[in-house]
Amino acid sequence: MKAMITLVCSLLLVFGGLGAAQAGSVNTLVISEVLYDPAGGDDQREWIELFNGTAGVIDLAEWSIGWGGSAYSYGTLQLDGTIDPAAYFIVGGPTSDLSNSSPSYSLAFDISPDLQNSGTIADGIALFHTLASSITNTTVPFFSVIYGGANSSSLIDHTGSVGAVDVGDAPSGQSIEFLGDGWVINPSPNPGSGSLSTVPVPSAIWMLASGLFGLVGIKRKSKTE
Ligand SMILES: [Ca+2]
Ligand SMILES: [Ca+2]
Ligand SMILES: [Ca+2]
Repeated sequence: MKAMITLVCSLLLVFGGLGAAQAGSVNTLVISEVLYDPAGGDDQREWIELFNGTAGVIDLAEWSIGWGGSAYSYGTLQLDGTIDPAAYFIVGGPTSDLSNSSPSYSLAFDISPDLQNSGTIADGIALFHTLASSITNTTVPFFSVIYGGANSSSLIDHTGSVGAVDVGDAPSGQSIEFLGDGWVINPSPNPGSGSLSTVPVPSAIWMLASGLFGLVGIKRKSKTE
């Protein structure tokens, strides 16, 4: 019995450690970075980067993005293509040069109307697990970022309730970037790369399985004694 308690405690330590070691990891599709206010003119230079934190390929034909100041339905775009596990996907442009950190577009698309540049009143960008044509003022996003000053427009987040402001207003030429546990303003936008990683599900399952086998082994042993 004492051995079993020790084993359970070690398992808890392993899983506690696993959680702590995974800052920066995500297990879903997320918006990972946005350049909404590129240096110079915004039109055809803005981009949105996605990251696939799942273990499978995602068909983006079932996903869309909406943005705006008073609601996410101000502008919408239908995603298309696929995104591999642990891969980045960039939609926007189609201009790519030093003014917008030279992104390599997965989906070249003139975001229109342009993404809001925020200020004292926050704006938002949201990822929807639905077709763009279905997005309304009240569609609950799968994932969202609210950036700028106060969320006085009452933009909602994935819970369907008014969301907290995730990050301040990025100066021109700087992006907002998701780091897994929150957003930052990034003075050096990094389209197509970043620090996010997927949750290592296979190793977690392996540890759980080996832990369970260990418990079964102890039970059997105590029975034969
Ligand atoms: Ca545009
Ligand atoms: Ca803009
Ligand atoms: Ca990035």
